[in-house]
Amino acid sequence: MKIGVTCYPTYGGSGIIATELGVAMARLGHEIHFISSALPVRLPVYEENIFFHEVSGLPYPLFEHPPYTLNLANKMVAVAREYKLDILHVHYAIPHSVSAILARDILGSVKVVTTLHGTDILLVGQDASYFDITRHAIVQSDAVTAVSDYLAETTKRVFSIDKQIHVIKNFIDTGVFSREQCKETDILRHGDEKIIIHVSNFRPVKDIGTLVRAFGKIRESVNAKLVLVGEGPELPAVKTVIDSLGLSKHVRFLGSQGTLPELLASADLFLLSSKVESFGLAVLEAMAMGVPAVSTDSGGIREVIEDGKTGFIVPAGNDPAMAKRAVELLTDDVMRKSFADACVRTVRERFSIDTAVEEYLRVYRG
Ligand code: GMT
Repeated sequence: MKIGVTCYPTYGGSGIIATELGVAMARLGHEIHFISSALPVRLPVYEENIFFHEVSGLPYPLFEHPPYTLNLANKMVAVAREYKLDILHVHYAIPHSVSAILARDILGSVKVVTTLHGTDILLVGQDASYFDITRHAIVQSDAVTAVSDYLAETTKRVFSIDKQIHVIKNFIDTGVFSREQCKETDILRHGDEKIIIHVSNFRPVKDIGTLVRAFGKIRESVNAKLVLVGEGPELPAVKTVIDSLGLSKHVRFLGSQGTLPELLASADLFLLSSKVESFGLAVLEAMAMGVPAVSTDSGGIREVIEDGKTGFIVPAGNDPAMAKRAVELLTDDVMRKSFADACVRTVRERFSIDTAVEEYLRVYRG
C-alpha cells in the first residue's frame, strides 16, 4: 500500500508511535510518505520505502496566525497525487485529521484514518473552541483508532459518537527496547544509589510537582537520584520546586535524549504523576527495559500497568502514596526483580509491534 503519515515531529508518544509504525510497514514493503512540519525525531529517512515531505507555507504579513492546517492539507493533496496514495493516516485529531478530510474533499479518492492519542480528546478537543471541529474530524474519518479502551470510551461519551473506534494499543519494538540490545546498562549510577527516572514533555498535565515531592519523601529513607529526561514548558517551575525542597544535588536534567533504551536500562524505577494519560507510552518503554513504574491512576494507565505485578498505581496528586510504593519497590530487591521480569514478559506478550502493525493494516483495508 502507499500510505501518507502525519504526526507531530517533536518528542512525544504520538510521533514515536507514528514513526515506528511507518518504519515497520516500510520494512514489510509498503511505501510510507511522512508529511509533517519537520523530520520526525526517530525517523530513519535513509531506509528503503520511507519518504519525507516537509510542509511549508508562504509567510504573508496579513496572516497574523499562519494557517498551517491549510498548508498541510495542500501538501497532502500534492503528495497523494504525485505518489498515488491509498491512505492518509493522521496521528492526532487536531489539526491533522481536519487537514486530511479537506485533502480528501479535494482529491475525492484517498481514505482518511485518524488515530486518537490523548490530549486531542482528553484536554484540547473538549474545549469549546475546538469541540465541533474535533467531533467533525472523528465522524468524517473513514476509520478511527484509539490507543486505549479508556480513550475510545471517553471519545464516544464526550462527543456523543456511536461510530466504531478500533482500539489498537500502543506497542514496543523490542528490537530496540530490550536489555539485550543495550551496549551499557548502568550509565547513570554512582556507588550504591538507586536511580529513579521520568521521561516526558514536561507539560502541566504531567503534574511533576507531585513527582518531585514524592522524590523528596523517598530520599528520607533511600539513597536515590532522580533523572529527568525530556523538555517542556514546566521545566523552569519544576527546577524551582526542586531547589525549594533542597533536592538540587540529587536531580539530573538530561533534556531530550536519543539514548533512551540505555538510560532506562540503568534505572531501578520509573515515576509517572500525570493527572490524565490516555496510555502512558513512556511507562511501557520502561517496562520493556525491565523497569517497573509507580504511576498515578490516570485514565488508560491500568491498561498498561498491572497493579501489584508490573508496577503500582496510586491516586493522582498523592505524593505520600507514590513515595510509599516507590520505597517498597526500591528496598525489596526480590520484589523489584519479580516485577521487572513480569514487565518484560508483559511487553512481549501483549504489546508487540508485529500485532499492532497487523491490526493497523486490517483497519486500512477495512
Ligand atoms: O496528547 C498528548 O499529551 C501528547 C501525546 C504525545 O504525543 O506524547 O501523548 C499522548 O499520546 C501518547 C501516545 O499514544 C500516549 O502514550 C500518552 O498517554 C498521551 N498523553 C496523554 O493522554 C496526556
